[in-house]
Amino acid sequence: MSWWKKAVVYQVYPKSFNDTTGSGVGDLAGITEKLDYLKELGITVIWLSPVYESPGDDNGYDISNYEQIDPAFGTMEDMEQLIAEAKKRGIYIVMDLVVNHTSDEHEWFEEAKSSRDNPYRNYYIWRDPVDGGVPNDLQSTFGGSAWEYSEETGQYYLHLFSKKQPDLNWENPAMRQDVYQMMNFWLDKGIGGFRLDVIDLIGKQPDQLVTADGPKLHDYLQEMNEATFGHRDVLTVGETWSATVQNAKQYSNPDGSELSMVFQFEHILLDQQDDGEKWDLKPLNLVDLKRTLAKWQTELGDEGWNSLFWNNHDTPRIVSRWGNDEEYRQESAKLFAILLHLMKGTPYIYQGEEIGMTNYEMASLDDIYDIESINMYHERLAAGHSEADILTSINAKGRDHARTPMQWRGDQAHAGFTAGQPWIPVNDNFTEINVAQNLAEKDSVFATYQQLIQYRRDHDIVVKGDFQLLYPDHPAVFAYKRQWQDDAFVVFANVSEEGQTVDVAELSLNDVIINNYDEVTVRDGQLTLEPYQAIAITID
Ligand code: TEU
Repeated sequence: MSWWKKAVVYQVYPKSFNDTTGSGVGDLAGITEKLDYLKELGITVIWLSPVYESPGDDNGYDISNYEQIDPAFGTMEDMEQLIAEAKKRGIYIVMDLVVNHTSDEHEWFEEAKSSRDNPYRNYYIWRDPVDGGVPNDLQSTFGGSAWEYSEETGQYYLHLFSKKQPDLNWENPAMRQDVYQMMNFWLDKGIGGFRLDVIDLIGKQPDQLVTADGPKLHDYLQEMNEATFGHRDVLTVGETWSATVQNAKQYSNPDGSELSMVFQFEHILLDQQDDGEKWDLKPLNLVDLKRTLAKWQTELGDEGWNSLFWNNHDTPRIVSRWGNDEEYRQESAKLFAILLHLMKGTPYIYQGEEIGMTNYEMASLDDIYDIESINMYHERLAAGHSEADILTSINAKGRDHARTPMQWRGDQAHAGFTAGQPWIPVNDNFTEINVAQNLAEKDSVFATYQQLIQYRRDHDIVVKGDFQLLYPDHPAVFAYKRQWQDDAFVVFANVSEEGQTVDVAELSLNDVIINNYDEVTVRDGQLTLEPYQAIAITID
C-alpha cells in the first residue's frame, strides 16, 4: 500500500507560523525549530505553502522565481536544512506547486510582455482587444475582468487571479518542459512531493470561456507525471475545486498515471447560496454535509483517493464556522477532529486547528489584509451592498481568519510568534488558546488529534475499511460505521448545542476508542449525546 494512504498531513502557512528573526513574518528556520512539536503531534508530512521568491501580491502564490527562496523566509540552505531535519524525524516536506500562473515579475513574463516576437511570448496567453475593450467576459476569481491590457504590445493577457498573476499557457510545450525541469530540481532535493495549486485550471480554453476541466487537462497531468514525479515514491495532491467523484477517479487513478489524491471542496461549498458566490451565505444543513461526505467515502471506493479536511489557508476555521467557538469550543473542535480522522482518505490539519484556534473578528476594512476580500469589498460597495453586509460576509468566509499567527504561548507578547511586530495581528484570545496550554493539559484539543493520528497509524481499518452512513436523515447527529475484515467501529457525533438521543439497540457496543466527554450514556437501547459530544466505539 502506498505510504501516503496512511499519512497525516499538516499544512504550514509559513508567513504566520514561527518567526525567528523578529521581522514579523514567519520563516523556514522557524519551521525547523518546531519540528519536534510536529513529531509529537504525530504527523508525517508537511504541506508547505509557497516559500519561493515572490513580490507577495497573494502571499507567495505569485512566484517570481521558482528556484529561489524568498529572502523573507530565509535561504536555500535553510530550506535544505528543513528538508533534512524533517526527514530525520520521519516527516516529508511537500511543496506547493503554483504553475497555473506566475508573478508578473517572473523573468518569463518580463520577457513575454516586452514584444510580440519574444521567445517567451507564448509562455502566457495574449489576445487582441475586441471593439477596443477586453477580449471576452471571463472574470478573475479576485474580482473584475480576467484580462489586463499591456501597453507595450497592445494586447491583453489572461489572469484568472490577480493581475499580478498572469496565467501560463499550457498549450506551449516549451513552457511545460521548463516547468518539469523546475519540478525535478525540487524532487532532486529530496522533497516528499507536491501540492498542485488550482491544477484543474491548466487546460483552460479562454476563447470558449472554459476554465476548469479543459479538454487537455488530463493529458498534461499524465505528461507531467511521466516527466517528473511518476518515477519517484512521493505524494502528489491536486487542488481541484471542480472535482467530481467521476473525474477524481481519473486524477487519482490507482495505476499512478496522474496524482496520488484530489483535494476537493464539495462539502466546503454547502453553506453558500446555490447561484451565489462564497460571500452569499446560507446556513449549513447537516444532512447535506453528511450526504456529501458519505458520497465521497462510498462512491470513490478503491478507484481513487481523497483528502480529508475542514479548513486551510483559504477558508475560515472549522470550530468557528460549523462548531461553537465560545461555550463549546473545545468540545466542538474535538468533535470535528473525531468525525474527520476516522474516515477514509488522507487527513490534513491546518496549522492551529490542532489547538482549537478560532476565527479573527474584523471590525472594518483596516483589519483586512487579503487581496480577495479587499477587492470584493470595493466591488460590492460600488454595487450598492451595505458595508455591514460586506463585513458579515468577510467575517464568515474571509481568508484572513486562517492566516493570523500561530498561538504558541499565553505568556509572551504576540503569542510567542515573533519578537517584532507581526505582519497581521495575533488573535486576542491567545492567552487562553495556545500550544503551551494544550501541551500542559491531558485532555486538550491537541491530545485528541494526537490520539486520532496514533489510532490511524495502528489500525488498518481506518485506512482501508468500508464506510456506511448511519441515521442519514437525523438533523443533528452525524454517525457512521467502518468495517474491515473482522473489525468494526461506529462514530457518533452530535453537531448541535442540544442533547440528542439515538437508538442503538441493534448495535453491540464494545470498547470506547475516543470520547470528548467522560461518559457514554446508554439506557434502554438509547444513546444520549451531550452538546457536541463525539465518540467512537468498537462493535461486534
Ligand atoms: O486557491 C484557489 C482558489 O481558487 C482560491 O482563491 C479560492 O477560490 C478562494 O480562496 C475561495 O474563495 C489557490 C490557493 O490556495 C490560494 O491561496 C491562491 O490565492 C490561489 O490558488 C491562486 O494561486
